[in-house]
Amino acid sequence: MAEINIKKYFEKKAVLVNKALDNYLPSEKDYPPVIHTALRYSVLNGGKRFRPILAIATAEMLGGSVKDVLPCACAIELIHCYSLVHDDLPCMDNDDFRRGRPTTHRQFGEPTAILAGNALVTVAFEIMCNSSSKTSRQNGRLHKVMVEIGIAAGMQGMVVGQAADLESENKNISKEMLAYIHAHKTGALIMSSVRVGALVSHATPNQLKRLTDYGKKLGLLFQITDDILDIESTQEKRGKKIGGDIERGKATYPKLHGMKKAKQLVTDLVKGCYKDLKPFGKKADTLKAIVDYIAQRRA
Ligand code: GRG
Repeated sequence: MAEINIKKYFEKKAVLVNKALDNYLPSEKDYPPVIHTALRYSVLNGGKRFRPILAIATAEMLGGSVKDVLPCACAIELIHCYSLVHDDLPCMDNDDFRRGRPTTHRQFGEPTAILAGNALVTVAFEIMCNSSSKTSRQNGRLHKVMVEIGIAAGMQGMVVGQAADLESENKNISKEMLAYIHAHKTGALIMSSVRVGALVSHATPNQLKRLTDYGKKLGLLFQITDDILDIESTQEKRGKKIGGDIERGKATYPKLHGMKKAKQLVTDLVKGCYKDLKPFGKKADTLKAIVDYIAQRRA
């Protein structure tokens, strides 16, 4: 196990990310106030900031600067927030609570929640475009990062994963289909967070390959622990309803593989992540601690 106070690390980096998000988002006083208020409500509400922190930790490991990765890390978080706002809508998962308070459509109505989700995606790409420095333009780094995020959020990632997930509700799906859904719906953006940290920090092709493998496993680990927590945690700890997967007839790892096998997979994925990080030596201690943090999380 990595000897890093990962809770403290997350707390410290979350302050940085929250401050940047606060600065990036338009003021609630802008016209018309309701959409601006809804946007800020959907973002500045106590998320763990797992994805941006993952991008930052990867960049730091490779000697990159937080300043360079922060705009892209925040863009990833905004896209994640959009996915939650839309996923909570009555036409999707129909959830009333998110991050411990009413979901955006519950607070502002469906039309505003849809618009807020749309705006979060466009603002994310606007932030990345505006972050372009002369050097990043010259070496095409920012272009690569933006393509990476577009792919992960869209038709090779989150959107197709969500579509397959909706399509599979109340059906007996195969373990392969479940793996497809998890890898695309949740895994793609997590893997991309690692890759974005690496791309911004000039990773070599070999390093990028290792980190891509790590990110892929971490994404699956995140989703399997999410499936387990949907059964074993509490609404108080998670800030949202528990048992929603079963209620909606969703296939999950505990449902298809059994709880014992699901927990065994968590252990195997932790070992796999550690193996991927081996060539980075001690520099990878934070990324290793993040693996432990996800495997052991209770919320
Ligand atoms: C609407 C295109 C579209 C996609 C939605 C991500 C997603 C796809 C739906 C969310 C459904 C869900 C709860 C999946 C489980 C994994 C997950 C994304 C959990 C929430 O992420 P956390 O735990 O949340 O990082 P916080 O609130 O800490 O940011």
